[in-house]
Amino acid sequence: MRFSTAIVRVPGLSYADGLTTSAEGRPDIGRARAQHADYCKALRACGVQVTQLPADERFPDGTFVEDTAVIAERVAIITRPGAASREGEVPAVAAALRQFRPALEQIESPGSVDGGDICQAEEHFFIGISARTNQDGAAQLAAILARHGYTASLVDIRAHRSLLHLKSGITYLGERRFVIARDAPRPAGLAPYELIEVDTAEAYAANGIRVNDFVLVAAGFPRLAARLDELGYAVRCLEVSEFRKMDGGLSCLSLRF
Ligand code: CIR
Repeated sequence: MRFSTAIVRVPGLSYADGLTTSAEGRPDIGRARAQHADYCKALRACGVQVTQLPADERFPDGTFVEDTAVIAERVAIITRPGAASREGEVPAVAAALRQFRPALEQIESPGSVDGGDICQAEEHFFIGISARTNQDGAAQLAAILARHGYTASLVDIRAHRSLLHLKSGITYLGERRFVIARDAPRPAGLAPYELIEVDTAEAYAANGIRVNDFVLVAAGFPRLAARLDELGYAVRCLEVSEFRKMDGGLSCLSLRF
């Protein structure tokens, strides 16, 4: 799938007050903003036009826009994020998205879905059931996707405490290949795909993004970068230390379509 557009949101001054389980320390907002600017620059270099939303200080996790929507070629869905503190992030993203995709579908209460749990591989969606995405939300999402001709299957990641979201441990690269952390759950239905396994020491790097002719991966994980390079991918490594401190990664920082 080729992307022409991305929506991002600049980290606000309240960024460090967001949700996290990480023991990596408090993020530095200046550094986070610099890393965010580099991320936007990398997206542009991949051929994507970047729409940048202003920060809203009421929502410290607002920079992780991926969780607020699921966007495919034939349908765009506004989610209902699983953390109560994040629900208010949705209207601004929905308004921006409507400029591009006027007909938005929506996940309704009591369902909850975080976009980080949704991994699209061509016409199929793997939907993680997590502390954020519940069964009801997953069922609503699968039904919406089915109406638009996509298939979906559920992957329960609740026993995998180190994974906030399904995509914290898995990335669809295209070409029927996944990058997957060695300790991440193996969803049913992976048999037709080639798996590029990431060893435990580099597990964080399993969250990356394929953007057109490039694969963006977190800096500091040389074995995965070398393997992707060997496979012929154009790899760009980006520093995301300040997002890791808040349990975020490369995919969380944008909605791509
Ligand atoms: C949260 O806990 O909701 C944020 N601090 C991190 C969200 C990361 N999003 C993602 O992986 N899609």
